[in-house]
Amino acid sequence: MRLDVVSIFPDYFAPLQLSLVGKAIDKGIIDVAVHDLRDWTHDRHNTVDDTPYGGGAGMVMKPEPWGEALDALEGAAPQPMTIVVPTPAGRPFTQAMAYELAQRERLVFACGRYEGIDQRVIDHCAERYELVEVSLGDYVLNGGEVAALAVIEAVVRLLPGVVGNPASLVEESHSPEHRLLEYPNYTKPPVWRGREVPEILFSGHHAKIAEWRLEEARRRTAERRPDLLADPE
Ligand code: 6GU
Repeated sequence: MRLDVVSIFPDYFAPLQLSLVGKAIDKGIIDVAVHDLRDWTHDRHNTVDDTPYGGGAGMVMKPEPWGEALDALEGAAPQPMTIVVPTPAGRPFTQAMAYELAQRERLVFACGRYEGIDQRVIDHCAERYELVEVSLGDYVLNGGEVAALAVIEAVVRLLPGVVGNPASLVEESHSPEHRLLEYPNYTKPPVWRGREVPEILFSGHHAKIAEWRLEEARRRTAERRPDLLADPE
């Protein structure tokens, strides 16, 4: 999979070299290029934003640098582009979306400031490419960078060869097979600061352990995310 990121803060993406995503780069599973939007400006101050038509607080990202950036990226590689625009006004990003995006050949992350990118860029791209606006949740970040990192990590770990044991993808919270929060986990020592590991986990009775874990997962989900139990989606 090829990943391109366009941002006015390319340094935000240094952590992509770390951990599982960094290993996926080393293994050649993904190819990542981070671009500075200001490379597609032509004025002395490398201007990327301007005041909003209609008035109001904040600044809006100008369409011209985005148009040039996306044209250049389109020409730089042959794969069809799926544009991902992180914005608090987007559709809620879910594990199902992560699985969907993991099937694409090329993702291009367009990171804007939270007041957003001129809508004509979005409309132009939606006509030319597959485009999805995603939100991480009901809170506001300063820009799309941190959200793009989260989406990249969620997608890349689903690619074959990235996560060592693919079975761990099946049991985890929000996997499509198992729409419950994960059960609690324990490791050695058997007693830590007076706290014991639940007895059932030493029993060696795999069916009973599975039943206990499912019950714990349901209990947690009912307490923290009752919406997941109610919602058939
Ligand atoms: Cl995707 N972007 C921004 N700027 N803020 C957010 C977000 C995204 N998701 C939640 N808050």
